[in-house]
Amino acid sequence: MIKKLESGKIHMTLIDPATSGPDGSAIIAEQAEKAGTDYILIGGSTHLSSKEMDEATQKIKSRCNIPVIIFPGSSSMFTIHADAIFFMSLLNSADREFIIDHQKKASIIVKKSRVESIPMAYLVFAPGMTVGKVGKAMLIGPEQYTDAMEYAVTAELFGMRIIYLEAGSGATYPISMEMISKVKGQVKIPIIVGGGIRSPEAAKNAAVSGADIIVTGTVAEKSENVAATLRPIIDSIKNVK
Ligand code: 1GP
Repeated sequence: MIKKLESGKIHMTLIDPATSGPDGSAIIAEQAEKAGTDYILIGGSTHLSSKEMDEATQKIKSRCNIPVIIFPGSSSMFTIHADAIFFMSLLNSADREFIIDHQKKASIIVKKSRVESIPMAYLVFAPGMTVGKVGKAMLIGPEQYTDAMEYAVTAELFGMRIIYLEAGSGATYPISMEMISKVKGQVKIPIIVGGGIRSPEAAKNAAVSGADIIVTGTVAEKSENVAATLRPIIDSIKNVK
């Protein structure tokens, strides 16, 4: 992924099997790959068992060839069929469960598996949506630049490899360009931005501001023609240097 970033911005398609079901997830993944997405993220904040994760991931893998990364909402959301997992900590949660306890519970299983673990800081911004509530996030507001920058630098000092700036799936507004560029200015590690990105313009704004990776989820889940919906969004970030 780091190598891939040297040649340009990355697009990831988030698929939540709790919303789309295993077969629906596989169809979205196939269409997203056709549209040029680079990775599939599987997961979300609704709890899924490892059996459900196994089934959805296997179905996705049978229909597309790009890597599948687990985006877990709890310790059970792991499957050996994925290529990698964002081993993530919700740094601005008020509940230690989302900062360290789920991770501790899953740690040995993840380490013993062949699934690559990518240490990631996860920061949830307003409006936060479901993940803000479920993860008991102390939401970072639109003007709280210093807090965001401090969290980001903390993540880098901890040795985390990537930082995810999240507005929440289905957010009414995405994270502002100013917020992204301020955070980006503080760290060398890649920044992922997601939540509320539904148009090529919004995706491009995030990329221009310094997002290295753009995630979209809802826009594909709600689309009748996933490839046609995603293609202009993906194209809009691929030309940004
Ligand atoms: C949520 O950032 C992702 O975790 C994607 O958000 O569903 O709003 O695209 P959307």
